[in-house]
Amino acid sequence: MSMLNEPRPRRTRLALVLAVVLALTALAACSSSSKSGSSSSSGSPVITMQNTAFNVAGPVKAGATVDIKNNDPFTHTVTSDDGTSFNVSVDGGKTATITAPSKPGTYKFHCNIHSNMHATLIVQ
Ligand SMILES: [Cu+2]
Repeated sequence: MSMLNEPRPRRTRLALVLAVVLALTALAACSSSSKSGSSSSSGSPVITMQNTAFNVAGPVKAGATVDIKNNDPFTHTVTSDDGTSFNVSVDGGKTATITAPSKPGTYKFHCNIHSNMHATLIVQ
């Protein structure tokens, strides 16, 4: 009886080790994939929303992809004042992109949800 029971704890320990190895592998895969994901974008976002305000990092090139990051825990929009150049909704904590207008100029924009949020995107 006792000899039959002996392999059990060993198998349990092996299963535990396997589970830990699998978890570590999953973590490693996770962190490496998020690294490659961020390297595909141009780096830090051009437009950041935080504390219900916009921060615009600098001018962008005409037609460029503009990275947007919402650091607030609620949704904002990046909506051009002219109503046609760009408009995107960004959930709290999420990122999004817009395509900069193909025509250089100064583009004012706002958030549709918070009427006090205004900023300007300069397109060169
Ligand atoms: Cu907003």
